[in-house]
Amino acid sequence: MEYLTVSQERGERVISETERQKPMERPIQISPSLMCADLCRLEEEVRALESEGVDSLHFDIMDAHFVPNLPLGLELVRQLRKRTQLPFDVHLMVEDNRLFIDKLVSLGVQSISVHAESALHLDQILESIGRHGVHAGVALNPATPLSALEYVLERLDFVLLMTVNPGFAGQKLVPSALRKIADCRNFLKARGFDLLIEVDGNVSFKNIPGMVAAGADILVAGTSSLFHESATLRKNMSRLREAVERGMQMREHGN
Ligand code: S6P
Ligand code: MG
Repeated sequence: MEYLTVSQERGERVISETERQKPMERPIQISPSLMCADLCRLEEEVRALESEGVDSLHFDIMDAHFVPNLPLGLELVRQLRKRTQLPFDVHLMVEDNRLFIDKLVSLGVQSISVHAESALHLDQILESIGRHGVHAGVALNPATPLSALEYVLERLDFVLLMTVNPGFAGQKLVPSALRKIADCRNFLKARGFDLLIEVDGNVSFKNIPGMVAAGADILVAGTSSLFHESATLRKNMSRLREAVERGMQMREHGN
């Protein structure tokens, strides 16, 4: 997927080949959640992820207020930005979105999602992300209805559906997760928007086929797949790709 530099204006935005493809035909992207990596040997982990061909790196930025956790910080983003060419996909779980967006844009990240539940002036916040040539997304908690997207669709490059409650890795899928992914794909289609759907939370070997079949495009891979403690990163990645393939076959056969 092509990304723009932060200095490029929204008007000059190049539509990548992936975005041009129809929702059910485009390749599935893998975005490993860095809070699930071994943070004491992070550079090594990033090199291994690069050689496994991941599509981006997912950073969970929390403030210990919107969610009760604080795993990664801006300094980590700054230092890693100099060490890899992979696109940075930042998932903000904070109360003061503006403070973080301004800093992240200047650090050179490629995507930022903000929670609809935390952004009082959601349209304005999304406009400011897009204006800097950064891909803009809205993240929805499991209980937040899709209708929260209704009047910001024009501002969006992707939707991030939380399939667990935000804050922590290693949780169980919420019961409505697959239904919401399928509903989101239909919601977007009915309105003529081919936006990417990112899914985050217990994107496990077991859950991936159903998520892909329901219409997910970007999989945030954490402790239940890529970083599963039972095997090496390489073995987990090949299991993950098999699960994606099963999901694509289910899509084709309409289940
Ligand atoms: C959680 C965060 C996520 C997790 C990821 C963990 O609030 O947004 O990105 O890191 O969901 O994955 P798993 O497989 O441990 O649930
Ligand atoms: Mg996340």
